[in-house]
This record gives sequence, C-alpha cells and structure tokens, in this order.
Amino acid sequence: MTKPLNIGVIGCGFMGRTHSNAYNRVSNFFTTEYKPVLKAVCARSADSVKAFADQWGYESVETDWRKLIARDDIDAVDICTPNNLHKELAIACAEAGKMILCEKPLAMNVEEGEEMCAAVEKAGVANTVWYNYRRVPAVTLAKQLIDEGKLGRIFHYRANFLQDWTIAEDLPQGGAALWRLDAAAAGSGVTGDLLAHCIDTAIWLNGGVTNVNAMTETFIKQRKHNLTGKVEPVGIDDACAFLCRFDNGSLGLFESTRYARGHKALYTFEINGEHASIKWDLHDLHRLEYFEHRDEGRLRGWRSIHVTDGDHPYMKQWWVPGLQIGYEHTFVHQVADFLEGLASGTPVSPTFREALETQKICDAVLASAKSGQWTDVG
Ligand code: SOE
Repeated sequence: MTKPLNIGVIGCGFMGRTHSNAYNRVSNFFTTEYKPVLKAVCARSADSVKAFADQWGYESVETDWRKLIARDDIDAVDICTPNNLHKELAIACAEAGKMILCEKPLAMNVEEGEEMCAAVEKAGVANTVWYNYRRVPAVTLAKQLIDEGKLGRIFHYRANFLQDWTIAEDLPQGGAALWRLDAAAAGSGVTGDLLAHCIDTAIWLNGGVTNVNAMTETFIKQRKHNLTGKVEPVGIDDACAFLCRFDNGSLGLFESTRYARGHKALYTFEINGEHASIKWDLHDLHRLEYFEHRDEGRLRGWRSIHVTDGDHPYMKQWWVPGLQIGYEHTFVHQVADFLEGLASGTPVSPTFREALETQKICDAVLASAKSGQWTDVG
C-alpha cells in the first residue's frame, strides 16, 4: 500500500511548474512506497495562486507561507521562491518538523547556508536541493563511468553555461519575472544561477575544489527597478569565468554568461582522463560523447551514446529503448529518488550540507573576482 506524502509548494513561477509537474508524473512511472499528494500551493497573489492550483491540481491555496508551514496536513515543503527567502523559509520549515526540498542555489551566501544546514540537522528532517542536471540519464551515466574508473586519472574539467536573455539595455531588474537580475533577491548573477549548476555537477563527478581564480563583469551598470520604478545600479554579475584546482589534482575551467548571443541555455561539460574523455551538451541531453583510448587503434574515435536503453540510468522506467526523454524528467527523477530515500532512510543527494559545498565555491569565485587573487575554498 502506498503512503501519501503531502506536499506544500511555496512559489508558483517557472520552478513551481517544473516541480508540480514532477510530483504529478512520478507515480505514473516509478513505483515508490510514498506517493506525493499536491495538498497546497502558496503565493502572495490570491488570483494567480488559485489559477496555478487549478492548472496543476492542488487541493488548496495559501497566500501566507507561515500558514502553509503551520498546517498539520503538510509533510514536506518545496521552496520555489527567489533566493533571498530560502533561509527564512527553510529554518521555519525545519523548526516545524517539515521535510524540505529547496530550489538551487541553497542560499544567498555561505553564512546563510550554514544556518540552514544547522537547522535541518538539528530538526532531523529530510532535505534536498534541486540540482536537477545530475539526474539527466546521460549525466548519471557519466558519473557511473567515472566511479568505475573508466577515465583513469582525471586531468581536465571544462564547463560552460551560456545564455543571451539579458542583453537588452532596457530590460528592467526586479519583480516576479526578473528577480534574477536583482542582487537583493538573487544574491549574485550567473554565478549563483548558472555556474552553481556546473559546480554541483563538477564536484559530484570530479570531487572537491581547492582554490579558484575568477573574473566577473556587469555589462549593463544600471537598470530600471520594477519594484521602485527608479533606475538603480545593477549588483549582479552578468558574466563570470574562473579557473580552479580540484582536490584530485585536475584543472578546471568554467564560464557562464547571459550575453552569449545565440545561446539560450547551453550547458556543456567535457572531462579528459588518462584513458578516456566524456562530453555532454544540454541541447542534446540524451547523448553522451565518449572517447576510449584503449579501443583498437583503427576503430578509435568519439562514440555518441544514445542514452535511451533499459540499462541506462532511469530509462527502464520510461518508454521503450531508443525513445528519448527531456528536461522535465530530471525533476521527476529527483522526486523519485527523494521518495526512495524516505522509504529506505537514506539522505538524498545533494542534501543541504552537500549543496553548501557549491555555495562555498560560488562565494570563493565572487571573492576572487573582487580581489583579483587566487582564493581558497573555505
Ligand atoms: C535561468 O534562466 C535559468 O532558468 C536557471 O534559473 C535555471 O536554474 C536553469 O536550469 C535554466 O536557466
């Protein structure tokens, strides 16, 4: 018999939609002891939260997050708000004994993240952060290959996350749709929003980072603020690039920007090891490129593995071999793993504590860009 897991989601923007879709779909494809029930969704606007609830099938709505967290019929709270609310909400949830699924990045900075980790650990509540790209089957396959030692010693890790949606000078900052451009709501720009994904994947695949050397740029220095109506300084980084050393001795090179004309969400990484190399590209997310030096010389070359077979990660739950899945399925996988973790009592990675490592690297990157110096990851 399945047990209900009553979910309360706070925030009904883009991430509220991806997570709601995942809760709705998961039990159609994965057999788990717990089954999510969409109990309540919360947002400030009564009209939009009602429309969202109707569209995604929530049983009830709230317009005050304190009320949602206080409800006895909510087991787990999903935080889909701008980053500046993560800490307050997560600590309140932990104190109320709720499980927490928090949107990335964990927090505005390491200090906030530490407080959040302390709160969930003290309360002993299950917690995870939505770094969804780990759960692209091709990326999980890369993790398996690396853990099996197929690449041997790793020399290089390269990652990019390129977008182009903030180039227009008259694009305002702040408010519901554009809080990612407002430092007070987002904490940082591409570093916390996009490089955080690249860093989470990198430390999962290749281990911890020792130190970083970064540069950032804010190309448009002032934008009208949607909340005040005034032209205000822009406090976020529009672009960021950094070099790093991993604890295993390999070298890292990361770049992210929202000013790469022609690129909408191009997340790519390449890893070069002693025996083999791996490449992955979000625009072709169901493929893993693999080069194996130990192949017979005449046949050596890059293989393009279509990660859609039953023995590929997560894929036997979906269609038949050869039929691919996409972006939204990564969130379904994270919910499925969370539910399995609950049943088995195993924390689901990344926990808050694990996501704090990404936060530490982001903070070191921003500090290095400011000082112009190599900076140790605390
Ligand atoms: C920004 O445009 C954004 O939506 C990020 O906030 C997401 O985390 C990323 O997956 C796609 O791009």
